[in-house]
Amino acid sequence: MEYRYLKVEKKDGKCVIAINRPEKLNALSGELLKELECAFYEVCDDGSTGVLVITGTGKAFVAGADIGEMKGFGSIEAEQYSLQGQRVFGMLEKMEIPVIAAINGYALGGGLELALSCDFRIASENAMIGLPEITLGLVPGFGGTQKLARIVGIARAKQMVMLGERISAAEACHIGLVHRVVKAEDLEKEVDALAAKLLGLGRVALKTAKYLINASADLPLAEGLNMEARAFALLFSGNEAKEGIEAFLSKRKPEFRRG
Ligand code: DAK
Repeated sequence: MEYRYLKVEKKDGKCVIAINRPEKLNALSGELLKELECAFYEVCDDGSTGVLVITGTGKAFVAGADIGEMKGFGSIEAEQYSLQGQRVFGMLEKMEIPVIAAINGYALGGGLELALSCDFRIASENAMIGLPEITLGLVPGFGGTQKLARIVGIARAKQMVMLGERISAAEACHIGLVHRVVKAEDLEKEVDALAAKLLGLGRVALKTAKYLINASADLPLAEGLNMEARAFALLFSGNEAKEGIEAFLSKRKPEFRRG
């Protein structure tokens, strides 16, 4: 499909979606969110994609929801917009493949909320990260008040959401919000290396791990442990565990994705 605000590239099992509205620092308009939703459906339907990377063109990852568009909102439009963003970003959490946010610059407001919905966040050292909605008299509306605290804890989340302060990539890494910080010129290479590593692992084991970890946020421990035991058992009926164990015992590298 042709997109106005996205560049989509697929190669060797990896799909890169670059948000491409650089003149507005990739701010998320309703149209752009609709395109993201379509692109995410395309990725889900395409069995040949094993890892998804999301990034931005120009100097921003995404500088937030489109503030200009929000100007005319009443409560009904605001709620619809919030639900639209939550639905679209939620698709990344439910996606059966790993998703990497390559944070190449500003990741503010809805931009950080997009990154929070990814499984891995790699940031370039010039990235600025924050949830500044409070400075607009708002609160984050695409999941930020709920998801940030689960990643960095309630104290840090309150600091970021209630003060609206932007933090550097280095600080974001220090508090566990991003997994890694790299030089801007190395971002693509580092993300490619992570994607290649993920593509070398078993697809079923990876999707199971992602599902279990995401589910842990909503489950009592006993229920989560029970689910883990059943998922662990199920993996023994597939080829990946056979291959992984055989490869270990015969001192060779496993080949999970043959054929
Ligand atoms: N929306 C619309 N346009 C934006 C934008 C944004 N978030 N961020 C930047 N732009 C536009 C600028 O207006 C400017 O457009 P022109 O004036 O050239 O037409 C262009 O991008 C370049 O921006 P600057 O000239 O400002 O560039 P600088 O390098 O000087 O500054 C900056 C970069 C990122 C520091 C600055 O642009 C900035 O502070 N931007 C706003 C960041 C921000 O506050 N982001 C959070 C947005 S609020 C909800 C649902 C969702 C949300 C909340 C509630 N419910 C429905 C309840 C989510 C809210 C947000 O994400």
